[in-house]
Amino acid sequence: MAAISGLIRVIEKAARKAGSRLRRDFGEIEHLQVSRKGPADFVSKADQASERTIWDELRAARPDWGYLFEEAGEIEGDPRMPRFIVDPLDGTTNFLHGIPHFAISIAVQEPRLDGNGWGEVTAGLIYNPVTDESYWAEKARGAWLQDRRLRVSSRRHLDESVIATGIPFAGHGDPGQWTKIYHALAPQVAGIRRFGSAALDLAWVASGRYEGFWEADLKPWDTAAGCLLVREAGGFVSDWKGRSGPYHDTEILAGNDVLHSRLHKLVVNALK
Ligand code: 2AM
Ligand code: CA
Ligand code: CA
Ligand code: CA
Repeated sequence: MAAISGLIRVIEKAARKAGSRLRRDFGEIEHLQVSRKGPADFVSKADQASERTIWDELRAARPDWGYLFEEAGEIEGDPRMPRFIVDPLDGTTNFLHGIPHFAISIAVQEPRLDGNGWGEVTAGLIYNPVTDESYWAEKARGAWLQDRRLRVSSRRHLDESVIATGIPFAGHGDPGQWTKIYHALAPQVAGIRRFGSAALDLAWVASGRYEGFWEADLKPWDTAAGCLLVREAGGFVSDWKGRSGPYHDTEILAGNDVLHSRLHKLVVNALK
């Protein structure tokens, strides 16, 4: 049974509250005000309302912590305290197209002991408002789906593996690199999937639905919670060179031990 900490309870309450707002807004997407941040990069009233709800909830519970929000950017707190890294709606493109696959991602990152910047991610939660699934993890306390312990997949062969990815789109990612990796991988695997929420991709690697995941050009709020989830579920996350950090955004590769190392070799070879 999971011993849910006070911190996870706070995060989960914020995510569930924002999630029920998203569910309401999802029923009325034709009335949502949408603006454009860049090429193919949309933000809606739903992203903003979700972020505001999360902010209000977290701030009430942890008033001196800092924040890194996708929409509002960085908000400094007491430099000795952790910060929350928040994606209020991961999968906006799905959301705006009526595709029921999106999530809220919230992570906690500790300040470095030397006072220079940010260090380990120690807690994370990814909430899917459509399925009401709450994936969460705490450093050294495991990864969980509600009160069920998560383990990465035990499949060990590429030809029985389903691998998730994010495909480059307008103004985002390098289609040449992606295509090289795809051509190397596709003939060897049971399937490749692209559902459009990096946070849920990682939660699904942690829960053993996918054997692996690769993407590029992401942001801290897409992956900070998901990287901890995968690691606490016994998996591995790195950049494409195999280096490991608190989280990975510009390049990310995740999987169980065997598949992570197979994917790493394959990516290195494909990009030679
Ligand atoms: P977002 O929905 O929070 O913006 C999917 O590959 C990842 O890329 C998602 O985590 C998504 O996060 C991000 N992304 C940003 N802009 C996107 C776009 N126009 N299309 C698809 N994904 C986008
Ligand atoms: Ca976005
Ligand atoms: Ca995102
Ligand atoms: Ca988002």
